[in-house]
Formats: sequence, C-alpha cells, structure tokens
Amino acid sequence: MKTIASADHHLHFPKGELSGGEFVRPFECPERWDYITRALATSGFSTPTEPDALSMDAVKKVHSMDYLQFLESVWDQWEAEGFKGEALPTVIPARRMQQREPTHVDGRLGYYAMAIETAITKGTYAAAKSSAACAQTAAKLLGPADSSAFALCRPPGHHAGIDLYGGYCFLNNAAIAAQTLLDNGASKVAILDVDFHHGNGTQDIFYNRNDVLFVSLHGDPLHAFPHFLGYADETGIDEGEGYNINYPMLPGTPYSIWGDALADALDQIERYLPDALIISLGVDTYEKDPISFFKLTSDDFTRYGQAISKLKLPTLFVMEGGYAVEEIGINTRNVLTGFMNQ
Ligand code: OKP
Ligand code: ZN
Repeated sequence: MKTIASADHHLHFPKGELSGGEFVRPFECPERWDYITRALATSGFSTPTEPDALSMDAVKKVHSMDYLQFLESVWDQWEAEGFKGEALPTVIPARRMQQREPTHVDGRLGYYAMAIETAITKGTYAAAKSSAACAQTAAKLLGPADSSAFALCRPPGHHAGIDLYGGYCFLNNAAIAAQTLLDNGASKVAILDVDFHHGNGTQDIFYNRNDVLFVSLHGDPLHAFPHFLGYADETGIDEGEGYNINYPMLPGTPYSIWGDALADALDQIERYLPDALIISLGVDTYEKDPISFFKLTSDDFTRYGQAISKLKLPTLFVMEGGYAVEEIGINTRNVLTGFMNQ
C-alpha cells in the first residue's frame, strides 16, 4: 500500500490549545506524523510520496466560497489588527443571535468556528491545503494498480464542515477525497469514520446527499466532543435521508462492543454497494489515548483492519486523530497491515 504524505504539515504547529481552562501544548502535534512515518518505514512500507498540487474543484464542492476566503485571509487580518498571540475566537453566534459574517477578525473567527480550542497561525492554511492534497492524490491512485492507499494527513479534517473549522480541523480531507472519486467516475462512495470523535464535518457536508454514505462510530455526544452532533437519530435529510448512520458508544467501550458496531456498519456499507470506501482513520479509540474513553488495544487495530478488508472494496485510509503519541505509529500500522494481510 502506497502512502502519500507532505512535509508541509509542520507549517501548522500552534504553541497553545485551550484545554481545561489552560493553554496546553496541542495534543495534535507534528510528532504524530513522525511516529507514523517511522512505524511504517520499519514495517516494510514504501517511502511516502509528496502529493500533487491540490485541485480546488473538489474543495469548492464541499466547502463554501466564503469559508475558503476566510481561511485564506484570517491570519493576515489578525496580524494587521496588531494581535500578538495565535488566532482564537472569543465570541460565538449563539442561539437567537445573527448568523451574519462580521467584518472584524474576532467576529469572523467566531462565525466560522465550531469549537474554540484550535489556534490558527501563519502556516495553518498552507498546512491544511497540503493535508487535503495528500487525501486527493491518494484518492486518484485508487484503480487497477492500487486497490488501497494511505493518506497521512495532518492536520486532520473530519470536524471541518461546509463552513466550519475547529477540533484541530480546517479542510475536510476525507470529504475532498470522496468528492474527487465522484468527479473521477465513481457514482457512490462510502465513508466509514472510526476516529473516536464524531465526524460532524463530514456528516454536515454530505447530510442531504445520497452519493456518499456516511457511517461513524464514536463517543456518545452526551459525554464526548463535539457534543452537539453525532446522535443515532441523525439519519440524513431530503435526498440524503437514510444515508447517514451514527453509532454513539459509552465511556469504557471495549472492542467486544465496538467490534459489533463495526460489523453492523460494514453490513450497511456492503448493502450500499459503493464503488470505493474511505476510512477516516483516527486511532484515538486506543485505551491509553489521553483525551478519549474507548478501550481498544493495539491488537484490536489489527483485527478491525482485517474486518474492513473483507468488503473487498477499493479503500482509501485518511489519517484523522490519535493522541497517545508514542503508540500512534504502531496502532496506525496495525490497521493497515491487518487490512493487507487479512
Ligand atoms: C480531533 B479528532 C477534550 C476536548 C477535546 C478537541 C478534540 C478534537 C479531536 N477535553 N478537544 O477527532 O481526533
Ligand atoms: Zn478524534
């Protein structure tokens, strides 16, 4: 399996994340990428390749133009305002307030944020575009020669909605990959999100569409970020009705329960008869993850890689979360080797 990865990920490295009322070193840090590339190198994977330049066509079909203009301009506007720190929102358009984009940078940040822990810095948009390019280039690889591929994306993408950033995400890499596959001849694509957190952004983007089936296994929003989406009764609207499936699970969930949800999810995907499968691959379901509450072991990642391979679909793995940094490489590798060696 080929890996597409970009050294430009390091352009996004904020110093602070708002967590527990303190600024802490971000959980989503550049070393995550290093640990994964090293684990793949020592397990006989071929050296990762840099992505092609990002084509904005697919990006513009999943994100709004005003949102892309915001990402492009916000850092310069923040600096021009004279602010010295990293760009963070402070005010949010809450219930019964106007949903209109203001002119001031504080208002623009709040208008486009779905969570406020995530800082924007000078290199953030460049890194986000390189991450999306990895997903897009890997999607274009899928074909007769490559039945699977791995996009080592950083920053992650699945919390980024049509016009929303946050939860460490700016551009929705998996959604951009799905749109790229559709634009290149696929008629149906399934996205299976196995990150610990609900993929609210991916759900948002495809909620009214039936050409993408979105299936997510995640911590119950009553107890877990992003808290405001990911319930089981969110099933899609209009054309998209029935094409969104959520499996929220409780604190302490072990593989014996998670694996049953996965089996059900794989049945649903099989019935959809997609042309390709995208896995939003977060390994924060791991028992030692510092911000999550599922109890998967390193061997469980191999098991579920095997289970996914049984669908025999062209499969693209897109990296999302995973914050037990020292084990992130092994756990990611285990999914991929489980898939390849079924
Ligand atoms: C990104 B991805 C916990 C707060 C959680 C944001 C988590 C973003 C996860 N105290 N903050 O889905 O792995
Ligand atoms: Zn996550």
